[in-house]
Amino acid sequence: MNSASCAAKISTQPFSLNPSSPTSHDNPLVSPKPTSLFLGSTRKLRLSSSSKLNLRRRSGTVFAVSDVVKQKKSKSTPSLLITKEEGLELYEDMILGRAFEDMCAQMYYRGKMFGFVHLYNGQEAVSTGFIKLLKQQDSVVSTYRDHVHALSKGVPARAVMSELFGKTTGCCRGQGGSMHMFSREHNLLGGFAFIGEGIPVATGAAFTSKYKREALKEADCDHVTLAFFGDGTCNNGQFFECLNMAALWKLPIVFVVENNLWAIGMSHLRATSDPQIYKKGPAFGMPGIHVDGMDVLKVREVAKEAIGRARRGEGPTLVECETYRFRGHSLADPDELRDPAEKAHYAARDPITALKKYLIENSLASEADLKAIDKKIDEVVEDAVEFADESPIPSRSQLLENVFADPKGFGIGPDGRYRCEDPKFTEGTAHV
Ligand SMILES: Cc1ncc(C[n+]2csc(CCOP(=O)(O)OP(=O)(O)O)c2C)c(N)n1
Ligand SMILES: [Mg+2]
Repeated sequence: MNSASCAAKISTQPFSLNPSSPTSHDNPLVSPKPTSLFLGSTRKLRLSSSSKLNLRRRSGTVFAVSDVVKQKKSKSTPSLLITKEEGLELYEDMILGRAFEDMCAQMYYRGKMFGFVHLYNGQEAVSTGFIKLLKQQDSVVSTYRDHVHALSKGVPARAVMSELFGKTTGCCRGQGGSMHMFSREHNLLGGFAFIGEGIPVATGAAFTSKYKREALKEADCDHVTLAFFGDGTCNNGQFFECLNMAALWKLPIVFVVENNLWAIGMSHLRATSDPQIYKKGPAFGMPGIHVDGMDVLKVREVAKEAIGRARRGEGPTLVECETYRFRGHSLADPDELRDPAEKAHYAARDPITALKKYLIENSLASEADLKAIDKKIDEVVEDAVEFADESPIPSRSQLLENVFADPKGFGIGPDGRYRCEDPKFTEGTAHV
């Protein structure tokens, strides 16, 4: 079966990852009680019929479900989930992400950026819903789809755009580019081009927080780390290894899966034996939860619980956000594989349109308030482009900075000597 026909088959019935009848649970983010018969036991694991039953029951009871929001609503009607200020902050952050990415597409096609550029359109509710709850000292680890995570974490649009333009004013002085956003000041610990590569880094950051608090007795160190990654990454070994360590050591981390149903042109449903990723949390002894990733308010409620748990020292959580990317995998992808009906289904659930509707219907904002934000953000993005365009390109001497391997790979010059040994090699300015 070729991928196109497979996509068509799947997309006629957009797949919901929600379990049809989720097990009820008082608080889905409360860690399951260790019910295993085998903890600390030296007994050989023999699957007698009764132990088989126990195992089955265990995975049933530790199931964490995705109706935190429903429970909250029923307990605390008729109060709204957010205040006016929070609503406007969320809206502004999502608009910034969307407008920034749309501008990136324009600049990429005008030849202002190099290499692969992966846009985040459609997924904004995840970045905003989670990152806007963080403190400055909390850390974020991203993937190659990282511009919007950086913006939500507070890295200025100028610094992100300049990085994309490869300019010295970029957050990595132009050396990282689209897939490697990093800012020490904002505790953005990197975008990573290899999938899964960021998960151990995030786990290490979370370990650092715990070590500082418990071993170095820095009592106020309650920093939390968020690790963002995609559905396609969840079949990668680093994911499983890190879930294990995080649960074992009760690390202050939230694993945030942005399940946009596709890994380049590979459907999640075709690649994964059990597509409900959140179920893998309880398998390691941590809560797993599924949330509608197109609804920023639901994401935020789940994020609050998960971040709160981590901050209180109660350990990690796995959150699966069901979302969708509105553009191709990267700007080099003509996006011909996914079925138009599937795209239309998710386009109709645009998270920004949904938030706008909620804010207006609940009198948290007027059309005019939101238009004013749109205008302000347009100016921020325009300014970022002008700033990036006018910024200087890195000097040639920057090329060998941070290169720890033998740089002889730069080749042999016409005089037969290694180019890097030519004293002029690091002089002047690089022209691309
Ligand atoms: C270790 C590794 N293997 C393969 C790739 C090639 N690759 C690039 S993106 C991608 C798909 C990732 O999909 P997903 O995790 O769902 O993230 P999304 O692009 O949907 O955000 C793959 C396999 C890679 N970058 N790194
Ligand atoms: Mg994906």
